[in-house]
Amino acid sequence: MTHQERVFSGVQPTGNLHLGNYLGAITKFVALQESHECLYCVVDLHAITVWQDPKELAGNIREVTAAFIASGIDPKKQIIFNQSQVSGHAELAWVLNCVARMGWLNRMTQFKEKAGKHKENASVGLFTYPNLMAADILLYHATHVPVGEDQKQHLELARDIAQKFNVDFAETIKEAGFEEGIFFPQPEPLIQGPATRVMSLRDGSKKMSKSDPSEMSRITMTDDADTIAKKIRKAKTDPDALPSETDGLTDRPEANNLVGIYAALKGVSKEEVLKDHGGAQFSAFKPALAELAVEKVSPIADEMKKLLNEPAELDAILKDGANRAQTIADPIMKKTKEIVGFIG
Ligand code: AQP
Repeated sequence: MTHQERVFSGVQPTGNLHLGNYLGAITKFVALQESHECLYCVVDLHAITVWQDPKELAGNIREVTAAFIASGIDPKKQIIFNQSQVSGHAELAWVLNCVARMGWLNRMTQFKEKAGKHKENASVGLFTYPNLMAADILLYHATHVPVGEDQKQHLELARDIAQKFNVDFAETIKEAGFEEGIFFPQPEPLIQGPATRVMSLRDGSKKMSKSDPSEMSRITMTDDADTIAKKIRKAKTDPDALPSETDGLTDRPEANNLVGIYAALKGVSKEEVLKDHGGAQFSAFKPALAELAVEKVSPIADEMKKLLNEPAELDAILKDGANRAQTIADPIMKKTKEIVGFIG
């Protein structure tokens, strides 16, 4: 038995969806839907690894769903759903909790960053988050996972977990009809392009993130044109003009970030941006970037607003997507149980 190509990726409904999420992940989702079978998941089980106000969570789930659709993902052609509606994610995560090793998880830098100095007070879920992420992918035998740079380590862990499962259960995997001993294919991360790690507009050494206390650090997918322009105008920069070659962006994190954002929004390389804008001062480049960002983000924000006015329709899309996801997940979960040796 061989595995067909399938794409899976997720976004957490934790509010403040930003340009990093859009350029690092969602634009890739849109592109892949032309060539692949895709599942795009609003990962609400992941979201609750840190406290979420129950009164806001449902709204945030709908916001990510609306962002997917407004960005161009067709929910009829591809599957859009929220994770908690398909029980296999949590079920497989448990099995994988028993495959992954403590030492592997102890090396995860995101846990260290998010738990910070209060490790003892972090939820157990935050620690085992990467196992759930592995389950999300492996539950569908997904082969390709478009993500931002920050998820690279978790993807490598998912590959290790898949491999260890295949080795640990080699005998029963073969008996289940997978002659080559590969039940879980090793998922390939897709981390490409000029905006795999969009940085904060206030500090070029920090990732643009939902949880940054400064609103000015990120452009959100619901910002209006004036807000986008203001945030870009106020973005931190250095005093020099833009270089004409990418080598000149080394040690200039803010300049590198703005050029990367411009390139990704325009769908060109950083080299091409510098061909056109090399030598320009930020006083000239920032308005050009603002114009481009408004042109690309504003229509999405408008469409999101319209979609969010019809919450019942979004809920129906998620339900339909969950049913279709479940149809793929069920036989894989059933086989997993057989391979592990469970009855029923
Ligand atoms: N700054 C970024 N640049 C490029 N890609 C990014 N992603 C996140 N931030 C950037 C990618 O977006 C997808 C969904 O991310 P997530 O929902 O898992 O959120 P996250 O990584 O936890 O996002 P934040 O903004 O960094 O949240 P906090 O502040 O909570 O840590 C993923 O593919 C991710 O790589």
